[in-house]
Amino acid sequence: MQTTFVMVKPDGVQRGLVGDIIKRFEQKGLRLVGLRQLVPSTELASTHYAVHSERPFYPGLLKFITSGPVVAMAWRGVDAISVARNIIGPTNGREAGPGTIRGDWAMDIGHNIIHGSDGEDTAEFELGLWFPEGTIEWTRLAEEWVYEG
Ligand code: DAT
Ligand code: MG
Repeated sequence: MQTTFVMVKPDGVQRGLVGDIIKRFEQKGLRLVGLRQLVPSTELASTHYAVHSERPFYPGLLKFITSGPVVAMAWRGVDAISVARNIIGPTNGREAGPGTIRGDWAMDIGHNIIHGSDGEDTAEFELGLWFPEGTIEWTRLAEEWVYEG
C-alpha cells in the first residue's frame, strides 16, 4: 500500500472539475485519506516546487499555484503513486492521451489541471507538507471487492 499526494490546481477548481476528478480516483478503487481546500501561500508553493526553482517557468508556476484555491488530496492504494500518475497523464495536456485527466481536460503545460507525486520520496515529502496533521485511517469495505485476496 502507498499513499500519494494529488492536488487539483487553480485552473481545475475554476473550471468546475473537482467533483469529476475525485470521482475518477474514487471509482478506480483508491481510498481518500485526506482532503482540504486552501489558497496556497507562496512559502508553501515554493517549498512544494523547490525542485524546479532554477527552471525558467518557476516564477510563473508559483504565481499560478497561489492564484486561487486548490484542492489537496491524499489517496491510498496498492501502487497508488503510479496508479495516480496514470490517471493524471503526462505533463503537457496536448500530448496526454484521452481517458487521462490532462488528456481529457487540459490544453497546456502549465495549466494542466492537477498534480500527482512522482515517487515514494516525493509523496512522503508532499504529504508531510500539505497534510502536517497526517492522513485519515479508515477501512473502505469495497476494497474486499477492488483487490483479490
Ligand atoms: P508533472 O506535474 O507532470 O509532474 P513536472 O514535475 O515536470 O510535471 O513540472 C511541474 C509543473 O511545472 C508542471 O505540472 C507544470 C509546470 N511545468 C513543467 N514544465 C513546464 C514548462 N516547460 N513550461 C511551463 N510550465 C512547466
Ligand atoms: Mg512533478
